[in-house]
Amino acid sequence: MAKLWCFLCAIILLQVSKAVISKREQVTTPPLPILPLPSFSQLKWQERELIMFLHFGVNTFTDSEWGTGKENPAIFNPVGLDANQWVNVAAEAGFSLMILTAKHHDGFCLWPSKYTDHSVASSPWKNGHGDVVQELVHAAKNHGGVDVGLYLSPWDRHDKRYGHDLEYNEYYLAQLQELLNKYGSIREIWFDGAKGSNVPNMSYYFSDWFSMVKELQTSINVFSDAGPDVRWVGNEMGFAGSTCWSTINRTSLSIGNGSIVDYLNTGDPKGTDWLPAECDVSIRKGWFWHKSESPKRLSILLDIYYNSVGRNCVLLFNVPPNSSGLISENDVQRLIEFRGAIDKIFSTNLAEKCSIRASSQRGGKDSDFGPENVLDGDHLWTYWTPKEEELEDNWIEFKCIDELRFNVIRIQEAIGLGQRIKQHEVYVDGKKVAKGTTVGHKRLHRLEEGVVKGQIVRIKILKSRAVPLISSIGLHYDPFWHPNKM
Ligand code: FUL
Repeated sequence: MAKLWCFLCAIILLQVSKAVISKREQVTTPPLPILPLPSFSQLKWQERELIMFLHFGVNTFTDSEWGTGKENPAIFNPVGLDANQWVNVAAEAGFSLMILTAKHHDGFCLWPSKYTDHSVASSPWKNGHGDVVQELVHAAKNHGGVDVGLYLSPWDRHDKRYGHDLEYNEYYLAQLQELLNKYGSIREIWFDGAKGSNVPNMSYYFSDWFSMVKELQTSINVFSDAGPDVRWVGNEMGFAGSTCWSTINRTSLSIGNGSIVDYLNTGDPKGTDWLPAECDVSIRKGWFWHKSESPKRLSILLDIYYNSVGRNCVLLFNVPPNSSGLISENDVQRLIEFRGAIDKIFSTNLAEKCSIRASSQRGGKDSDFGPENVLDGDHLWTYWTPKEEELEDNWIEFKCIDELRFNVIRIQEAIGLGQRIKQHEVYVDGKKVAKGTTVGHKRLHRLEEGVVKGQIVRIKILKSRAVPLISSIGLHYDPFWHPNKM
């Protein structure tokens, strides 16, 4: 009898464990990624959305944009320099990375490089004992939450080695080693392709530079016209293409090549490299501080934001410290206004009050891929995705009891699994109010017709490289947007 009981128990146990295993087997897995994918550092970079650029150097004291290289270091004396002020302003305005021009085209170094005397060490500032790079690194570290990046101009109008390939590349690499060995973690390095006409011909040893950078820093992103981690957007107005892929073919790119700006601006859906675009633009007309210039209007800053961050890019926004070594008060005020405006527009998501449904759901209604994921706080790894077989005519819909009034639509893709959406449209109560191509990390539609009213908002995904993955959607009201008055 006991034996029979044992036998029955064993059978029951077997059935129960089979049921548990098969239940576990039924959990629907995420879909396959579509290559190329971002690296970990590229993803972190994309999530920053806003990066501050600081153009500072001898030009700050000579009222010029491109120094000649013949400036006397004695002119560099920012007596009130306070990098804590820079960092506090950046953090308050929502910038988590600050890129400083350690050396601009004039060749003057903001750190005491041992390979040249054309640096802060020859200036009266702090009796030649100052180091602007160090001050920024310290201030960022003390603040916490703000990282540092550096710009090291390849074109150098001061150094005599410029024009002599071997000597200058050795000099440049030596300076890279100084900057990337001495100052802790550097999150982005900017290799600017610009140089004037009629300058000595020379080849830059880019492969050596890039390898050296990657050897010295693990979390860094390398920016240049051609990457390898971040690409130039092709203009200095802060505008990405209305189609903007993070993918591109690196083999079609080269540094300082004016004929590829349109390709840089839009990227390439067939691109084999993940190389997202960065939009660089200045808060003022010039990159360096000039007494006569003042910050651009808030409405222009918002245009820039919608056309950069809102088109799948990161905005690299230049705020130049003045000759006292501080960010000018009018720039500070404008940045605070800018932050305030962004917070005001995006802190309320009207879609949260609505019920939500979709054309289909991967794995059925109990899976992890339901439409409710577009309203949670995770904009990367939780998403709505339809059934795999359905590549076209997928939609997600919000239905609200109260009438909605909004003029901005935000759509975000789960780019950790690749950029996919090629064409989409937005309908309110059956009427088309917006259409577009790519989405990527973030697509913002600021409605041309102004505020729309309605109860049912449907976003249709018409074409996609693979099944779409939507991580977030927002319906917002922008009180600063008055298209009819323009
Ligand atoms: C350009 C430079 O020539 C400008 O002076 C500035 O640094 C801008 C960001 O890049 O290529």
